[in-house]
Amino acid sequence: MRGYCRIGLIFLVQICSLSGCGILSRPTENSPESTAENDLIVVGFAQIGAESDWRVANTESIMSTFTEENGFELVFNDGQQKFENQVKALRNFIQLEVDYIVLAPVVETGWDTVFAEVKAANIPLIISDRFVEVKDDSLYTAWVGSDFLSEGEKAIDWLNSYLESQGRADEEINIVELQGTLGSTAEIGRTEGIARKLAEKPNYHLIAIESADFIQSKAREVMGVLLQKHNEIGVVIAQNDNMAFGAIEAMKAAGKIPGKEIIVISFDAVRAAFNAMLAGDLNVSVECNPLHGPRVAEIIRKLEAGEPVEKKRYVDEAVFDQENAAEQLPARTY
Ligand code: GYE
Repeated sequence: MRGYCRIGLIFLVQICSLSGCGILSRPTENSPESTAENDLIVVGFAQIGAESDWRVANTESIMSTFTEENGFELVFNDGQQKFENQVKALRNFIQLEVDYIVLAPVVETGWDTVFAEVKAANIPLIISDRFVEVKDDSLYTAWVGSDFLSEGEKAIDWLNSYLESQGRADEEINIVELQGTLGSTAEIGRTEGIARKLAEKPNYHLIAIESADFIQSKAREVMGVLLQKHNEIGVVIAQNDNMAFGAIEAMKAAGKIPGKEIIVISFDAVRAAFNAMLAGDLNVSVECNPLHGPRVAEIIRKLEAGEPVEKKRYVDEAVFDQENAAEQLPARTY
């Protein structure tokens, strides 16, 4: 936004917030910086929502990275889990003539038109967290996020070795899977990774698979119904920690013992998941790292310096279970 009239920006932002488009901006009209010309890099960030602990940690990482002290001005939009809101946010960012647009896309498809508009406006577009499926890869500059397929595979690898260690490797096991938001890369990749590994085990039976949108309260409801329908559930795989917490609540309400009678597997490895592992309720959480703020900032710094950036960057992730949870907990930052 260097050289752009900041008052104009703030005016637009305020109109947006009055009209309910969900745009928020850090500086206020009265803040001393708001009238001064400066060299801040203006970043429009279209966030998915606030559906999980992971998402909250991700927002916090973005907010604490894109500060004025670090040379940025952040225009933040909460898409409330809706694709249409995110498209609107991108169009607003174009109007605001931000320097960079960062998008955490709720779903993979449908972006071609609005991305073409961003490209026509000459604004570099960085995708973080979930991925997009577009016909033309030149519509975005870079992506940084997780390998969700590998996360799914790791979950079943863990189950295999756990059952082995319990002498239960050949037992017939009924599995229930709670999926995240359908059509999101996190859901697509984890579902596929899990499915590939399950296919290798004829004694594993996926008896139900349902979406609870990555949301704890939905998972509690869905799991409550599944527990009534199915007597012999041996394993629940929740595609994020919050859905595992919801499922655990439902199991307890139904008189089942999570972590013992029913093995509970999840993804993200947020702090609360470590507490659930220490309590014995959750067996394992496959890590998904939400701290993308510094990674996106690094991409922007490189682009500013005219340096090349990687088109796709996967972050390293581990697997945590009841064996190593206590030792790992103090070092967790989210
Ligand atoms: O696993 C879940 C969140 O896209 C990786 O979204 C993210 C997922 C994460 O709601 O908790």
